[in-house]
Amino acid sequence: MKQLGVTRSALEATHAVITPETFVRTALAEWPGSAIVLHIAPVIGLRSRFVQFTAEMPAGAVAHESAHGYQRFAFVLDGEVRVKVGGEERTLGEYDYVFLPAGTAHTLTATAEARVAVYEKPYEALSGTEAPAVVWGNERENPGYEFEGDDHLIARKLLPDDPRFDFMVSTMSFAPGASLPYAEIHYMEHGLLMLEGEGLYQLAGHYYPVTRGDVIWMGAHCPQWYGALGRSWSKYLLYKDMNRHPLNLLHLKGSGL
Ligand code: UGY
Ligand code: MN
Repeated sequence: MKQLGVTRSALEATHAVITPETFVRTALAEWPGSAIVLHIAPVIGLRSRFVQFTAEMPAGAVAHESAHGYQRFAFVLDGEVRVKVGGEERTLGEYDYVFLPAGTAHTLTATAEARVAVYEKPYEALSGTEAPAVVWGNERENPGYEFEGDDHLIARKLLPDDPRFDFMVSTMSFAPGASLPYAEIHYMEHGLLMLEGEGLYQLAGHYYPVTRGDVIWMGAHCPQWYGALGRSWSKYLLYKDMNRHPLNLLHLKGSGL
């Protein structure tokens, strides 16, 4: 796909498909020594209200909390990362993850070469509701549930489904031939990373073949549908903002609304 500039990546007003042959590595001050592929940022049409990146950490690299106090969700794709937060220390391996609330001091140290999928978002506090605490988990230990009653489509919520959280990260797993039951349209946006398998994503009427490693940004109200192809289950990691009134988004700087 590198030949003559050909790529499956595409950027439209309502969505972006970003495929590995177009990834550009950069640096972030909080991740010294790591290569950062910053997939989704508010500079995509000035509309995303979160960032999504992959940190490629050589063994020994250490990352710190966001200098701006953003919430962070870190999901280990491969390798091993030691997390230190609030006097607690845990070693995370493949498909382990941690949610770090806004302003929580912590370090992430690669004890072996590692790749980590990261989402960050400014926290939108809700009066009368306490802020969320640190959450640890492993995607493979989550039994999941049948999405809209389809036993060939399993959803796993990786964060508690409660109003303290202003976003959710899930995985969606599809048997070959399974699909989302209908083309969804919703005001919430998504940041997606294909973890396993392959299929066809429909975004605002465009059909994209997608496979492991691909990233998708779906903006507010982007029509979306997925059908799984291939011989094995496909699975994607999915960010979605939630639990906050959409009119509050008008107050967010750089929302472009
Ligand atoms: O729940 C969702 O928004 C999810 N089904 N969307 C998606 O997979 N594109
Ligand atoms: Mn959706």
